[in-house]
Amino acid sequence: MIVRSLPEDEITKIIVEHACKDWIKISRTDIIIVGAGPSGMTAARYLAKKGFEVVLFERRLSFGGGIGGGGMLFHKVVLGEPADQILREVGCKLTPVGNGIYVADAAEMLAKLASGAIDAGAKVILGVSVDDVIFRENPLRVEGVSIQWSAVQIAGLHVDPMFVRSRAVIDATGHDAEVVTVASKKIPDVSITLMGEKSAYSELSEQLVVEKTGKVIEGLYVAGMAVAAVYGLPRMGPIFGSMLLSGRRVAEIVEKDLRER
Ligand code: 48F
Repeated sequence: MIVRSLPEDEITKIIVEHACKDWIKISRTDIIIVGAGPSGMTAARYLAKKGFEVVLFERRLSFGGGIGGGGMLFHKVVLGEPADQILREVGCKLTPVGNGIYVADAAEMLAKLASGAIDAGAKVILGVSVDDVIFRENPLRVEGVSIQWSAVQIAGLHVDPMFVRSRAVIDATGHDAEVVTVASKKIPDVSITLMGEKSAYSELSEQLVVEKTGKVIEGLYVAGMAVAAVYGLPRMGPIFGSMLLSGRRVAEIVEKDLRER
């Protein structure tokens, strides 16, 4: 067997050339999603399936956000109907445990949500953190994000970020709602008050997170646990139905808004 290879400089050239081609496309896109947790990956899949250009930035070098840890590192997650439909669409196996509730394997769920988003056409960039937004006035709106290599942030180096423009930004960053938080502090005259997530009340929170998913200000949307942080909703622990349904709902809302514009 002959294993084909090539000189080191050729490897470098291929990587840089192809990455730069991608980045030129990424610099202006339809939709930016921040965070590759369950809500972000679900939103990415539905929006890419609808034909939008979707870029998903994830701070870590891995997918899944809180999925991989299951419940206290037990490798299972629980979810209720109708969120099971979303996992069935990506081929994730589910075990019914009664009353419309299912259990899924954490590793399988995160792998299939990720490949579902990528197969639908979403571009996922790992190791990049969003640290700010781009805004415009008259009318006030968010028009993209500021990005930095997570490694630069971790090293504490003083390196200017770069910017990516988009028609919509979805904050799917989880418990800290990082994008809405920075927008609330740094866009002049914006009136967003983050209420902060409350203690656990799973059944109530599963319902409310989906209901409150949507637009925060023009151009900026919130999904997943970030919804609880913005609107002061209770946490729910390792039950994931609302995360998936929130991802699907934000995709429907963004699609409608972009088609009407
Ligand atoms: O936290 P996370 O899984 O968000 P989610 O989709 O789901 C929450 C559940 O996992 C669980 C729960 C409900 O059952 O309580 O916690 O709301 O995923 C958020 C992802 O966003 C990334 C982070 O690394 C994680 O993978 N992230 C957070 N802030 C940034 C970011 C940022 N500023 N830039 C890029 N990625």
